[in-house]
Amino acid sequence: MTPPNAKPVANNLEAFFMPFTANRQFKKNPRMLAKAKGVHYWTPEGRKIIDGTAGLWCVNAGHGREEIKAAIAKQLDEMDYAPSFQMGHPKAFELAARHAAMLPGDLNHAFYCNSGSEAVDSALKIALAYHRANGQGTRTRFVGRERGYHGVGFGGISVGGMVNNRKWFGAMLPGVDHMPHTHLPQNAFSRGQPEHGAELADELEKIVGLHDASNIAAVIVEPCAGSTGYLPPPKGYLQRLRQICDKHGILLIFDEVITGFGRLGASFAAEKFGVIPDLMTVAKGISNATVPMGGVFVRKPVFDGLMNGPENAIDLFHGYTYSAHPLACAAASAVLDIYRDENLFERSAELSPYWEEGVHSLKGLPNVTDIRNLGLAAGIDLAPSGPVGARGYAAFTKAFDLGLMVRQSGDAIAMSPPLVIEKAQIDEIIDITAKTIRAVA
Ligand code: PXG
Ligand code: PLP
Repeated sequence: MTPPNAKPVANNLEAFFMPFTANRQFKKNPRMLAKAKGVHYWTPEGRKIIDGTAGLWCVNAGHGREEIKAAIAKQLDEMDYAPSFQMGHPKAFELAARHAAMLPGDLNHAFYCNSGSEAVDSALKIALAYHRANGQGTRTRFVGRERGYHGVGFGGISVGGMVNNRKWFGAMLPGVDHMPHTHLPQNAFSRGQPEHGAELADELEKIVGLHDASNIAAVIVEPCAGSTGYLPPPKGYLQRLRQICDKHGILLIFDEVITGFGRLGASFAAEKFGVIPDLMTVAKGISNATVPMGGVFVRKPVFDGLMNGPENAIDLFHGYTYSAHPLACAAASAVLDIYRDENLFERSAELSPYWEEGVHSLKGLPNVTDIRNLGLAAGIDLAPSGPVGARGYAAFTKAFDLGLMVRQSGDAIAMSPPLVIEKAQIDEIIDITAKTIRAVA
């Protein structure tokens, strides 16, 4: 047998099957990252890149936080791993109590997993199990939304609405409908929440009319769509969704994988908008991306509804080897200290008007057809040139060459800097973005 590390080949990029990447194109002209601190990355050659996206919308407290490193190291010293099935470790209970204390309304139970995709699949299963445990086992359908991103599990892509993430994979959850997305031309260049589109929530009534509420388990939406290019919710839209769900006994799931932990200038979108979902999925900023972690926050009546069986029966036949992994719990607790001690959610709110001014100053540059912002993030649409995504990709690579990391989704670019960003660094991001947009004209 060949030893696993028989003949390491220096700089051989071949073996790694890269996710969501044009592998052959990348390997011909790689963009490598070797070091990170604060709001910056460095390439192996030492070129400094400003992190306009907090990694993949996840490093909210900035890179290389010593407090998190110390907490992970201490936990590793004490206990590397402990199972969470019919056993427990103190850090998991402590973290859940802290999350419950900071969550709005009666969202007061936490289920843990390792990513946003797992969080979404867990939430869908909790919704189904809840209805079944409460004598409504016919409620098996889900409602998602066009252009929604809910990770890459089969549940997540079924309720998701990103065409490329669905079309290759055939089998999906049966019984899913999609509401229309909320990207309306009359809202172009809105600052913050757009004026038009609350009535799009009424599409849910049509879906209820088609299938009957007795067959619908839950509706899942991103309170502000992230991955598709950043689409803030129209004023009143989320409130209306909540009302329709209440009217029909349908659970409302907010996928706060991006919007949670400060991105919108509040702890969660639920807090910002005053709309409490029955289930909330989180990941990314929960651990500042140091150790993978995701979670589902569950409202009291839903949790209680699953505690109806005999006391010695397992309440939910679902969980992961690494649910509430001790290292993830230690990291997540340390990052809560940072969010609190540095008032990062308030900081995000305070910086967002400056950020809004900055991103909207790009209006009028060549091919800019829309700019959207909410909290400390923004999406900028560029007119396509040739195949869809060509100009977006050109902007992404150009920005990287100029020392800025942005995200590309088709011909939109999205930005979501760490919440520790300084005003001068926002200026730098806007300046490089302007140069990038001119360069790809
Ligand atoms: N839900 C939402 C709302 C997300 O944004 C997931 C679920 C899945 O999380 P995991 O941890 O399984 O990736 C996400 C993730 C991008 C980008 O370029 C966005 C995500 C992930 C990677 C890239 O916008 N969002
Ligand atoms: N953790 C975070 C991240 C918080 O934002 C807050 C309060 O805003 C808390 C915990 C609660 O902290 P304390 O008990 O010190 O008020």
